[in-house]
Amino acid sequence: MHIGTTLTNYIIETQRQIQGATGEFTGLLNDIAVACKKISGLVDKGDLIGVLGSAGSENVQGETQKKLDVITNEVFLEALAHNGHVAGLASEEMDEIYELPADAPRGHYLVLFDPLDGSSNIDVNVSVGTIFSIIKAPEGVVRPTTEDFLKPGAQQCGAGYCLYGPSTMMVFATAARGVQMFTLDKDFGEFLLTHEDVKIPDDTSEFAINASNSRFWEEPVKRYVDECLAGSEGPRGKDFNMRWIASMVAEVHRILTRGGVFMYPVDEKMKAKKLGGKLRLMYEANPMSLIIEQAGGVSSTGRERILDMVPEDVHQRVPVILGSRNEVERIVGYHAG
Ligand code: AHM
Ligand code: MG
Repeated sequence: MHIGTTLTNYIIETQRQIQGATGEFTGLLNDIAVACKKISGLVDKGDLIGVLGSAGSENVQGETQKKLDVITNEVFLEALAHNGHVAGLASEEMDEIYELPADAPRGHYLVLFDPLDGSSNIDVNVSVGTIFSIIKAPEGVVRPTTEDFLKPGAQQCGAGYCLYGPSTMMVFATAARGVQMFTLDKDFGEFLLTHEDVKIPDDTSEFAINASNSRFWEEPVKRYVDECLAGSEGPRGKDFNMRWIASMVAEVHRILTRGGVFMYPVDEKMKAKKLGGKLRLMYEANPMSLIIEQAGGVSSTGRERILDMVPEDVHQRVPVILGSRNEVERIVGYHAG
């Protein structure tokens, strides 16, 4: 497809090539694009429309919600719940799965989303993003239960994120068609294809981790980071660069663009609190893992492939180590002993 084609055209063209496609998936992607455009507008206007700051509430994981966490969740529900493309929704910002209004037409998909990831960055005007994961609802199910959502990430029909940075960019992956990047033309009001079939370089000399947790890290992570920091004088024989934006969408976007490794490993502090990690499996780790793998990278907990994990809870937390193939495989090797 040619660079500059609209997201709408891109998904219609793709649909034409799939035998038996009904247009429902196309409609769903369109709904998500509409939600992301609205969120982009809100993030752009920020203080001018009074949407920044705390909402004075907590989400299910006990984290303080920003006003924009709550508003963007509503934007997503509004854009997706009434069009007959989904049977149910789940979000980082809702304790329970969301049941569609009784009169809303039902579709065949379930969407899990984090409407504003990295929202601690919003008040300081640093990039944030939306992450979404799409799975098939079980055949004939019109009132899905939590169980119906708990599918391994390998079963995702598609996944993506929208990055609200200097430009707003939508990145979308399916197992069939790899990873495409679209940039929002704010005058035109459309996402336009800007990078097709994105691939991550296998090697990198850049890593991202919150180093303030280093005293709690497990041995394999300590070893990897120590070796990177030793640079050209250490066992790796080259210098490494480090980045930490505290916004997973921005970190993954950097890795898709120029390679790198992103780590939010499980550590002793989390284990003491009986937490499996910091990031959420179903609406952060799974969608990002599908994107990374489709771009030729690797995504692991350190001990297993994230996309193979069988979820136990919609809000389950997992360790995440993803990015350039050779580096992630090295870290997985360190975990193996
Ligand atoms: P959130 O969903 O509450 O925004 O948390 C997820 C974010 C990720 O985007 C980012 O990688 C991480 O939390 C940053 O964590 P830290 O505050 O430890 O740097
Ligand atoms: Mg999040």
